Amino acid sequence: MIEEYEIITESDNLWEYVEGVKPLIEKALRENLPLAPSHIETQFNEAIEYALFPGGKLLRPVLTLLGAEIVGGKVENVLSSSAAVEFVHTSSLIFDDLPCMDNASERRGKKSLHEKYGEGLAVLVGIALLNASYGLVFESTNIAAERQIAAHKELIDCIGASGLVGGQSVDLAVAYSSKSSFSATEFESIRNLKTSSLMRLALRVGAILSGADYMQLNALSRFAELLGDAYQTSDDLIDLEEDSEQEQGTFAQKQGISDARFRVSNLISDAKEVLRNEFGNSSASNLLCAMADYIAERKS
Ligand code: GRG
Repeated sequence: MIEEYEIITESDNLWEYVEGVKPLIEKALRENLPLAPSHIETQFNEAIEYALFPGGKLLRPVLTLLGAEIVGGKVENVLSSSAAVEFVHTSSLIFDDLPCMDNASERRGKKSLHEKYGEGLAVLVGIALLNASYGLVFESTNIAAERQIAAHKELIDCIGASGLVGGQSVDLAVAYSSKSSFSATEFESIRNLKTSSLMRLALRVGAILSGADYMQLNALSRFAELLGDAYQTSDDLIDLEEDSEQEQGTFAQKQGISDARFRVSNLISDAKEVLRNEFGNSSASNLLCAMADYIAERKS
């Protein structure tokens, strides 16, 4: 098994790396899936399975593994935490799709969870995933307790009012207006807090559990914030290109496609510079820069 991890770490190609770690992440997701006792017959277990399998691109758990590797840590010690990160991400998608939020009927190429199983069960699955994530950072036996506690605090900060919840409340509030004291660019970064805080969590949890120092963590935070900001802007850009009636208030919709593209490309080059300055050209650093390039170039 150890040899298998070493082969993965050696890969310098992002998609080869993702394919290599995918079975390990999926195993961790399955092993840690919070299931209701099977003698209680509800559709809960079916619904939670539906929410996670087949899942998405698994970018955030991959960030957790790379966050560990870039500071010299081992993939196998942070697999359960990478599952925690994917649980938080999936729960945020479930909540985001609800009629009281974005009211989306599709997710990951199929019916959204509440469309398929009803709003009540969707809320319960979202809460169960969040709840499971809190404990998972304590699962690896090879990591000092103080690192696990620090990683646990990251989860709390990411989910709460200064992270996902606060970021989503910006989305629910009145969209950027010319009376705002923020520029359109500044407002976009605030609006994208929901996306960047999760990227930040993903990278930092892996790094914290692997013993990262203060400077390394600062660089990873900044890289992740820029990456998340770019990811959300490019997501809105793709939506706008597919459907010009797209939701009002996004940067792409207000400032136009070419400004949004320019913004994404600047954010990505800043992000790569932050990473290179701290970590040079290590294998994990190259893979993270390749992920940044993918975000800048993606079309779907
Ligand atoms: C309390 C967890 C919690 C959330 C409440 C609803 C909410 C606050 C936040 C929503 C955050 C959100 C859905 C942001 C959008 C992020 C985004 C761009 C998602 C798409 O990511 P991909 O493309 O998805 O990586 P896959 O399907 O590949 O995983």
